[in-house]
Amino acid sequence: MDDFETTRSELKAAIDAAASREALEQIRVAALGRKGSITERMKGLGALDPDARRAAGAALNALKDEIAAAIEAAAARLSASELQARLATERIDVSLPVRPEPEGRIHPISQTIDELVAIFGEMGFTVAEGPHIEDDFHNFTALNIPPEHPARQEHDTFYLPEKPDGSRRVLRTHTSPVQIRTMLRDKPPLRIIVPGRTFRNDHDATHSPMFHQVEGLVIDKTSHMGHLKGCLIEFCRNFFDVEDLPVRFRPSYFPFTEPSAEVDIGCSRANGEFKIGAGADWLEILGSGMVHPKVLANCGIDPDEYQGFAFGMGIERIAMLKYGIPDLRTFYESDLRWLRHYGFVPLDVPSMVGGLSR
Ligand code: 2U9
Repeated sequence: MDDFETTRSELKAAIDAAASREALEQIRVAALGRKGSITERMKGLGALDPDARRAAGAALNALKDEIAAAIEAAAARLSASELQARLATERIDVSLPVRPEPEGRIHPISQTIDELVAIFGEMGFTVAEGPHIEDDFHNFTALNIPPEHPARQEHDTFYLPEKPDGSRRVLRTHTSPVQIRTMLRDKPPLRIIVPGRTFRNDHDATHSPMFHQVEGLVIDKTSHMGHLKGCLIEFCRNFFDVEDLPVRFRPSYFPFTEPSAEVDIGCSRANGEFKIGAGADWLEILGSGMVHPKVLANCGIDPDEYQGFAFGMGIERIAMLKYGIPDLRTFYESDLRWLRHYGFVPLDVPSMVGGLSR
């Protein structure tokens, strides 16, 4: 029993001296674990005669309970002092000012382009870009707008000075020459969107000589009007974030598409308040159509093998509608108060999972 008392006092002293919960765990394993000192003694009870076994068993059980309770009490004591130590180091100064937002803002045009890229990106489109200065072929002729075509007048073209050979380059009047360049360079199937600057000699309250367009082009062997409609309905509902947004296709005319359709979305103008969604009115937001066979042929694509659809819209216009910006001219004034009001916080990047805008 002397030996028993020694074990008891040594264990209690070790528990009292343990400086961490890890040290305490080691003591528990050494005493009460499968090969622990108390466990080993219990295994030895079988060799004793019944009376001695009863007495020694009761004493060992009491020792085991006593040690287990002492370990538990020491663990609680250590946890409390560890918490105190952490609280002493991890101070929060609640009087600090809130973390400032970044100062700059993303311009609504850039934000809208990012949103368009996120929506069409999800549908498998990639972004294509091209030069602002174009030649007559890429801006007009390849698009089935020959020299005497009336559409040339409508484009209010800015011409660069004539070259010695009599040709004049132009500031592109739409982003379509990028699709021409893509078709001449890459093999179908194609699925691109082309956001970018465009230029027309027209300046009043609702027109700017520089504005932005996004156009799209899909070329494949079996693309048809149903794909055009599905794609543009999906775009309108995602962009304006209205799940049941009514979308209407109206016959129209463009030299580069046949058949052509303009696209309207539902809206209401009840009691002086304009709202996008189901309502009595319609609002035109984009143009579209099946790519004209002559345009495909002009780009070396066999119209008997391939067909496709295209669409185009003004970025300022859809940004004004979505974000309630009343005046086109304010987009280009670089007025910091306007930017702080209509701009977007840089880290709120639009995505289809994270949300297009807050
Ligand atoms: C290729 C073939 C077809 C692009 C298209 C429109 C219809 C359209 C306007 C909307 C408002 C321009 O900003 S806006 O003034 N655009 O209505 N654009 S189809 O069609 C193409 C383009 C390229 C090779």
